[in-house]
Amino acid sequence: MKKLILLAVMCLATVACSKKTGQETGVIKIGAAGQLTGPEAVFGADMLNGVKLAVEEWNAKGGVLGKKIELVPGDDQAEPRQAVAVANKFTAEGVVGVVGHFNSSCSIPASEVYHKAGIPQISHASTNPKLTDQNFDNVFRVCGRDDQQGKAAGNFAVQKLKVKRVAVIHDKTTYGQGFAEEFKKNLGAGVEVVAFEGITKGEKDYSPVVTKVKSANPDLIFFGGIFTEGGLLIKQYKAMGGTAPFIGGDGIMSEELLKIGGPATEGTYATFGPDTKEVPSAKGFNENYRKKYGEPGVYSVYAYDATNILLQSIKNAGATDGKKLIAAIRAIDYSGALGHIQFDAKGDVKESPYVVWKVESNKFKQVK
Ligand code: ABU
Repeated sequence: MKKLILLAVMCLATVACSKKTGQETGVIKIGAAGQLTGPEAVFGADMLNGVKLAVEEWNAKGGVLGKKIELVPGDDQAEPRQAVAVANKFTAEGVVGVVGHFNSSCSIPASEVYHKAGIPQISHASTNPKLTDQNFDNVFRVCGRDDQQGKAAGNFAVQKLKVKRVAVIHDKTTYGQGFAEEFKKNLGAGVEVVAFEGITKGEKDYSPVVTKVKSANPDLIFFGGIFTEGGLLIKQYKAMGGTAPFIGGDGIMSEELLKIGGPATEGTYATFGPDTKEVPSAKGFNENYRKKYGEPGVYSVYAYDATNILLQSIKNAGATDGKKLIAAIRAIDYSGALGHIQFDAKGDVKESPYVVWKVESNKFKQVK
């Protein structure tokens, strides 16, 4: 009996120790949330490496407020329910701020948890307008919004490609469908939307929707979604003899699209921010990232800047207390790898230019 009681006491002590907050352990814990496993894991790894690089650089200089920074990764598997579980785990563990999540369908429900807990969340990649339209004082993003991205894609289709018949496909997610609707809004009266179709994520055979879209005879196909489904749609459409180019957004901006879709992706367009390989402010980031983690993904630099903003704000606030930290993020005037960043009243970046990219010779290149 004595042995059993001793065992129970030891177990309780272990649980208590594992839940120690940053303040109690002499470190400052920050969360990094995204899809670390599953079909989109490459985006999660890009994010995590960007956060890691920033944390390593701060820790090499002694950390912040005299404490080392501890990175706590959270795998939301691109699933909203898992994202809420990650958010609850972070708050229970005493994380003082979070970089992430990637998917808008994860960031939005998780933001409610962070809002209730009073800790800041800075998404590096969630572009659905609702994230910041909720007007939570603790929620920020360093990327743009899909009302801006949809306008850029719509204007490009009308003004540059001069399309007249457009088919729209989306993956029924908060991001994919929302972006598709924003794109459609910006086409104007001279363009006919000949199809507007939703697909189910995770399927392998999209021939029914591809057949329907092809028979509508579009001169451009918009896709709102992620590279996994984007690559398959492009490949299957072209295999049927379809010739119209595809245009997508930041969700398809990955080498993975080229691997999944193969040569059929040649000529595909995507909207995203300007090429950071050509931005002088990102030179140091690109070199340091490559040395440690290889070629950065498109959102690595956004995760890096989001982390630096969080850590610089802790330093500026002189505290990790949620209220002070949120106020410091709101007030920040930050010059990072992406350039100059300030937040507006909603927590969006004041400037978020979108440009168009095109797949040429099996590479995404910015259209000049
Ligand atoms: N912005 C691209 C994909 C992430 C999202 O769901 O917003």
